[in-house]
Amino acid sequence: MTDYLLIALVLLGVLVLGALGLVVPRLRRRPEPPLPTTEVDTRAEEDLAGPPVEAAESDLSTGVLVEAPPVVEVPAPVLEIPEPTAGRLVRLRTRLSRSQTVFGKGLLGLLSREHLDEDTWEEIEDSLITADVGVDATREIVDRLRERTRVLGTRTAGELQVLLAAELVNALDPTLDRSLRTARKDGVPAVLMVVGVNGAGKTTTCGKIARVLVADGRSVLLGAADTFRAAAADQLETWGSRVGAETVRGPEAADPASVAFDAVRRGIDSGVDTVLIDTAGRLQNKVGLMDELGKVKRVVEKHGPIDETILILDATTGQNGLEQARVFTEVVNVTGVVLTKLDGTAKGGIVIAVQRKLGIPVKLVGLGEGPDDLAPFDPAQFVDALLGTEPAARDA
Ligand SMILES: Nc1nc2c(ncn2[C@@H]2O[C@H](COP(=O)(O)OP(=O)(O)OP(=O)(O)O)[C@@H](O)[C@H]2O)c(=O)[nH]1
Ligand SMILES: [Mg+2]
Repeated sequence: MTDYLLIALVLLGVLVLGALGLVVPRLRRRPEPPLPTTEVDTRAEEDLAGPPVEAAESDLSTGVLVEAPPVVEVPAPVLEIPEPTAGRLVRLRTRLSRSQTVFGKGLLGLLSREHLDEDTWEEIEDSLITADVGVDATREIVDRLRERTRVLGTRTAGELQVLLAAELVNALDPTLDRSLRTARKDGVPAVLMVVGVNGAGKTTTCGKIARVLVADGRSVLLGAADTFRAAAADQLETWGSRVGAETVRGPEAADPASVAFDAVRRGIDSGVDTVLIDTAGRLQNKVGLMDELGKVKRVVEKHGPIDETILILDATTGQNGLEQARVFTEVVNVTGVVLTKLDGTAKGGIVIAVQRKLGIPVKLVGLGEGPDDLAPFDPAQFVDALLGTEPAARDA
């Protein structure tokens, strides 16, 4: 009996312990109520930490490798550094002499003749006229050369060559001021306007001048007042963006005067040194278009006077260019001429004719399509290139 009692007690003890073993762990496992702040904190951390790790694992589990998106590096705009302007005419001398050698060699050949008779002097005249020097200027040059030869009793070809070079330089009036007014004054930018007939090289020259100015440490703004074609503004903008110059443009067929006005205002607001305004090509005999050009000038000058009005003349058009030039100077006050495409003509003498007819200095010359193929015009260097002579020969 005691045995049964003992067994019953043991069983009871086992039952009690078993019941306790089931209940206590349950009580321990009961989750504690989450603190509201914890939830917020966790979410914030998740946001900061990016996607949860499990997401990446599940991607891997599909067997498809998900690569991180490639880092696209936005290239910083590469601005070009234009060539320095000093010595450009000397560097581009070969461009000029390539097309001028016939002229230079022909003239020097004539001067080397044993006897400088009437026929020879006439041939010298002819070759100057053929090179577009112009009849009046040629007569003057040859008369002075004959006179000096007579007075000095000069005979050798070398001496004659030096005298001819001196007369050509003299005909180019080396005393003229050929500097471009491009510096700010009275707290406002200098304003330059570029004019000329179709295809003369206006836009290209605007771009080249912008490069020269940037190379000299100036800030430049371009105004695309050629609103006939959208491509004209694009062409100018391309030149500008290469050297970091802003271009102001209007909608296609906008009033060119208003675009030019806006460009100058923007230039004043942004504090640039120089505003360059490119205009549409126009034939000098189209009255309406010439009136439009006059209007562009008047409207721009509401901001203040234009500092330079540059006439772009294509050297290959020869004497025709003189008539164009005359009409343009009547409509806008041309202050300087840029003679383009001198690399493509054997008629470099047009420089003399242009200056003589207009009384306006040739300030720059274009010697190629390259971005830095624009040089300040220097009469002595030009004549040396024209005759194919070394500077030393003239200076001797
Ligand atoms: N060889 C040579 N080509 C030049 C020179 N200057 C300009 N050109 C070329 O002449 C062509 C016409 O140049 P543009 O600057 O577009 O002429 P544009 O006067 O603005 O023409 P429009 O706006 O249509 O009236 C282009 O092919 C230029 O590259 C130069 O000095 N030498
Ligand atoms: Mg143009």
